[in-house]
Amino acid sequence: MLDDLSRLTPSLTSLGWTSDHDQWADSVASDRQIARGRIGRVSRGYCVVFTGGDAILAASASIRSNTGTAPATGDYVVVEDDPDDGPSLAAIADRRTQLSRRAAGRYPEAQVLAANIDHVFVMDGLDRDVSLRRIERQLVVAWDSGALPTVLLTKSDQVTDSEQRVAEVAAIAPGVDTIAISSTEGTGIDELRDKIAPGNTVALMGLSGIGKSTLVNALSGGHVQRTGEVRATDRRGRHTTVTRDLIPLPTNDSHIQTADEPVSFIIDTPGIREIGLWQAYDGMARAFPEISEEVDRCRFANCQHGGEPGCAIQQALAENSIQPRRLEHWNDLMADLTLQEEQLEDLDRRSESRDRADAERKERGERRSKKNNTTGKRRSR
Ligand SMILES: Nc1nc2c(ncn2[C@@H]2O[C@H](COP(=O)(O)OP(=O)(O)O)[C@@H](O)[C@H]2O)c(=O)[nH]1
Ligand SMILES: [Mg+2]
Ligand SMILES: [Zn+2]
Repeated sequence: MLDDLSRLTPSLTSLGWTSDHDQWADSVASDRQIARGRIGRVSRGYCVVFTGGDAILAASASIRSNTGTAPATGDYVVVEDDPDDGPSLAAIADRRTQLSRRAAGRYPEAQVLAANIDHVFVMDGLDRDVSLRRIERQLVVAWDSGALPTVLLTKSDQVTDSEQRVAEVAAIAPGVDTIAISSTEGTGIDELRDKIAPGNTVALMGLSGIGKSTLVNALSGGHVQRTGEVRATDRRGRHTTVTRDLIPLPTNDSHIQTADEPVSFIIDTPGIREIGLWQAYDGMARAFPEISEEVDRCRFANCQHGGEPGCAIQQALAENSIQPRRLEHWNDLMADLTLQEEQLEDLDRRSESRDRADAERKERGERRSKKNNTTGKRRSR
């Protein structure tokens, strides 16, 4: 797999590295810098970095505490030789786009699933009940990344009413292409391939079992990703795809690729049961345009849309230009985001008062040591 990647991405340029990245890398360079490249995989404590030559393993334990940013698949990075840890991530370039979710756990925190992506394929399976709410939620996350979403309804070979199901989903995905595909029969795969321009990076999103890995294999023309039939078994004997790998898509025509030709990538993600929103207000506006447009037209800026005079939402409901089901979902998701905001403010307040307490403690300590140490420097006030 790593050999494949090095072969398919023969230069930094083929990885999407630009002259802007060079300027940035020069500006953060130290004499310990040993490589520049793009993260192909994030594991616990280290990353695989594609460099345009051999891939290297770089320790990633300290980058987060040093920079406040955790590395993500698709990041452009600088690697240094650390005297203690060996090759280590030293800097992460600003991201063009990032696919983020709220990390699992009690405290609100973001987790970036993929960086510098151009498309998000929001996927669901036609072999099961397609949940409109799940697709809407995924579209919020997808739009919020800054990349362009497409909805893929997979396993079209399993049903006879795929056109009708596509129309149903298209109706709740304004501005988004909705396509039925079959990775096993090849239906819709060429259309999909055409969407992915050379140098584009695509992230896949959807529950496990809906055919993400099978699609990766169909697009990559190889068998780079394990699918449901041949699953990875970790030491505990559980069956999961846990990594999010940057997988190069070979160009499908048979011309000989030059070293600097941009390569397209696809990032498979492990199936996430319910993807949590992370401050996804932009995503909300893009995924629910008909609602957010009306919200802006309510008479009162703080309108709760519960019967206040001049409420554009109530009027749109009466005129059937907003669906009650969509509005209900929008309300639920906005309530989630508001709650998250409150939790974050609460955390901020608590850490502020902790900082204050620390400062006061420190000051008391300093006064005490000043008493004991007559040569102590007096602090200016
Ligand atoms: N009939 C049919 N089965 C599919 C298709 N795509 C995937 N599958 C099957 O669905 C199962 C789950 O696929 P997989 O790619 O592992 O799903 P993932 O968990 O989303 O990566 C496997 O048994 C696949 O063979 C398809 O287009 N048609
Ligand atoms: Mg999979
Ligand atoms: Zn209103």
